[in-house]
Amino acid sequence: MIRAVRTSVPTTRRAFASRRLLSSSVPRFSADQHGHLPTTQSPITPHLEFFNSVAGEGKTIPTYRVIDGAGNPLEGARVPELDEALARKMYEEMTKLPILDNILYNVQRQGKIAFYMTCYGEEATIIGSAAALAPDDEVLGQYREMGVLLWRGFSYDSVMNQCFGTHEDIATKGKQMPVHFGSRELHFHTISSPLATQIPQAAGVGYALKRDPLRRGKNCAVVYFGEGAASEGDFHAGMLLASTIPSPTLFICRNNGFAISTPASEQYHGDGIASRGPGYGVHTIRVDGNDILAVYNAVREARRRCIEEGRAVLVEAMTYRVGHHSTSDDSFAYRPRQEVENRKRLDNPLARFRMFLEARGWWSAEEEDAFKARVKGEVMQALKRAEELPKPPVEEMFNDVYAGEEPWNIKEQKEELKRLLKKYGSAYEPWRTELRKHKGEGKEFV
Ligand SMILES: Cc1ncc(C[n+]2csc(CCOP(=O)(O)OP(=O)(O)O)c2C)c(N)n1
Ligand SMILES: [Mg+2]
Repeated sequence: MIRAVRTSVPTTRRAFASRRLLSSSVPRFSADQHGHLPTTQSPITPHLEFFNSVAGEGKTIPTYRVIDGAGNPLEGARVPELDEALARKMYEEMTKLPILDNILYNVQRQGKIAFYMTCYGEEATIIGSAAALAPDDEVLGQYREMGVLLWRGFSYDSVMNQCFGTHEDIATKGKQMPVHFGSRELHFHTISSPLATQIPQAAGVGYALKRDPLRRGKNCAVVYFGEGAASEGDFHAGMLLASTIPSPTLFICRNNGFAISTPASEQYHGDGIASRGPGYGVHTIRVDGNDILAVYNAVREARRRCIEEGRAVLVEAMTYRVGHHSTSDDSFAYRPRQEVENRKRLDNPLARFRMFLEARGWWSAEEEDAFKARVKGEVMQALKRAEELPKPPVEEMFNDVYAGEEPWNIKEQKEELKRLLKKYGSAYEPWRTELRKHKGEGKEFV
């Protein structure tokens, strides 16, 4: 029918009719007007231009810094208003980390614990951010953030109990690998081994805080992750969730240059992790992660925006993983030893902040020696104590694996273990030795 009408109209009249149709149905806009595209407010341009830089004109995102390599404030930088007590506490907490790391790394080498991960080189990122948070902000860590717990008062005994899996290990009860800390009391969610799972969880925690009238506008969720973990889909899911269902979620990326043996340069082709923030409409900053004052300023401001606007913020802290990835890794198989030595010497976060303190008369070589000796003594004492403590009762391994009613598979495994314990528990030496390590020696279980 329509076709019959069209073919019957002469060509010139057809062209005239279609022009009239267009001019009557499409409003006229000049090139700079916008609003007529249904899915964007983007201005209209006649220029065919591609872009690949959030900083504009192919520039990379700058790195915010407050003190230079010698601890001197940069011209124009705002030094945070720290009093001597807070500045000293920050330095002391930083100094504790390599002491604990040295001792626990060697303890693992002696075969006393199964595994360990150090945070050498990342002390400023961890303590600077911890100091900028409220003590009851909810933290979801990756695994190198023991310093956040220490900042909040986690004791050396608690560190040792978790790493040794003693019966005093409250959060994980010997069921997690070492360094998978958790503390309900200190608002630190237990670490998970699968990378990046904490990122969308944090967006959920942020949303829960927003819905809680007692904590809305008061607390945020803080999630730490490595640049490697940011290659997981969970990173994008977490960012999208926190930006589209707005929640006070503070994303802190520790960009330490490596994901085990994969250098950061192979994790992304774009401008680091920071370039992804604006894509999600998230306030973003890149900061020198070896400058504790820059990290402190950046995270304080990020937290303020998070809480006041109820929206996500992303901080990318640029640092360097000085240690091996874990006790299961030998990093000299994939990076030159000299590179590590150079980084340690040229950009040491502890040395930088110490020079800042010493210039103000807030720290001295004598205090450094005395402090290190005291911490070392206290850590060794906690270590000896944990070595002597029994592991949790045998039955504990089945508790809290699932919430709610005990499922069939746990029941079945329990029965299996009971049967084996009856058969070998006292007759077979390796079993006797193992059972002696547990509180109750498995007797209550059988
Ligand atoms: C889903 C998943 N894939 C792989 C691993 C193995 N793994 C553990 S840590 C790690 C590297 C993570 O690197 P990054 O996020 O940069 O953190 P960093 O170790 O540098 O602090 C990998 C691949 C894992 N634990 N989970
Ligand atoms: Mg990394």
